[in-house]
Amino acid sequence: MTDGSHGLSARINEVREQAIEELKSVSDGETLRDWERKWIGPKGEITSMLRSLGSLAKEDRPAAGRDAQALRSKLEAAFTPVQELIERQQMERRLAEESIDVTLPGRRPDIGAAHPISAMIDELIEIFAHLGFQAVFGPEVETGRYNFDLLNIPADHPARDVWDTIIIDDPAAEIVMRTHTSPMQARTMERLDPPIRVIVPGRSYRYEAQDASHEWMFTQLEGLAVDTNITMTDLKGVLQELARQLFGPERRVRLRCDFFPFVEPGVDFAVDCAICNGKGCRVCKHSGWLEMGGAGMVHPNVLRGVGYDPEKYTGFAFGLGFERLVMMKYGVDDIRAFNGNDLRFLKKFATVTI
Ligand code: FA5
Repeated sequence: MTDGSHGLSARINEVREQAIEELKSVSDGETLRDWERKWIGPKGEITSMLRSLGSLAKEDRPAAGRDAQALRSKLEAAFTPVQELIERQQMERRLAEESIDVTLPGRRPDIGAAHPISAMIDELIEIFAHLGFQAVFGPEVETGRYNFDLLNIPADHPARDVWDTIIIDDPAAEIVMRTHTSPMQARTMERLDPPIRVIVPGRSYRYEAQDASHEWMFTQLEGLAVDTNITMTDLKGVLQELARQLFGPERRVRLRCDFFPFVEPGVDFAVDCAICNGKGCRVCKHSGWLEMGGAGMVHPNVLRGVGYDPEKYTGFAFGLGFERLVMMKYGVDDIRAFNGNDLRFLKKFATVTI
């Protein structure tokens, strides 16, 4: 054994004692990590000891290497239980700090609900499905041809006026936001052959001043039936059934003469007020009737425009405003509430089943 190897074995003893001594005073994760780094880490004492083996005489190297490795194993064996103890203590401390009361009731997640207008669309699609009507949807950006011309609306009709219609392109091109759902009458008849029974729920747009019963964007429901032998009686029967399904079996429907260029004869239709039973109250403005929309027999010019023979086919059409329908049904007194984004208003409808 050479002097160099004597020096190393003394160093090994020294390291063992010092490291074990220091380990005894380790009490938390941070000092344990410092200890690990200092003694057994990749840049620690044992590693530098092993590196220094090269300076020993060749015959001394194997024994000194074994001793150094044995020391590393010993220190690692001493380190592991201390590490486990500290980790357990840390875990217990965390559990004590973060304790939760599992008996507390859970927090209910905020679940959205259908908007009252969407819920009403679904309700009406269901009602009309039972009457044999299919729901179809059409473009909200229309051409003057479908929004006006094919509906027998002449060039000087006030609805074509720039003040009523929102024109979104060069006025000459007549690209408009549809002012009603009626353009789908011609679009549907062009695509299908009679018998036709469709409803068209959808948005409509008008350049109008807003007040409690007028919006610039609102929702309509169009109805169209074309067949041989369709009469005004069929129209009244369908509207009557709609009123009863929506407002109860006692309801009656009133048709009065009105003018729309695309129907002849044309009517407005109203339902007797469900709140006062037709006697007159604040909701029906003491008239006993609530206006629902316009209707009538499809004008022969409209049938001709899509290539139908008016001698062979007849039809009825109606259009009603959704917002006012929902207002009547649930007693809402300002149409602007529907698009006002006020959750207090919308949440009132969260339980409405559809
Ligand atoms: C029409 O729009 C016709 N297309 C209805 C029709 C269809 C008649 C088929 C005959 C045959 P009117 O402009 O009256 O008609 O509108 C119908 C309904 O839409 C009104 O009764 C009303 O409930 C609703 N409405 C109209 N303008 C507005 C508005 N600015 N805000 C809210 N609702 C409106």
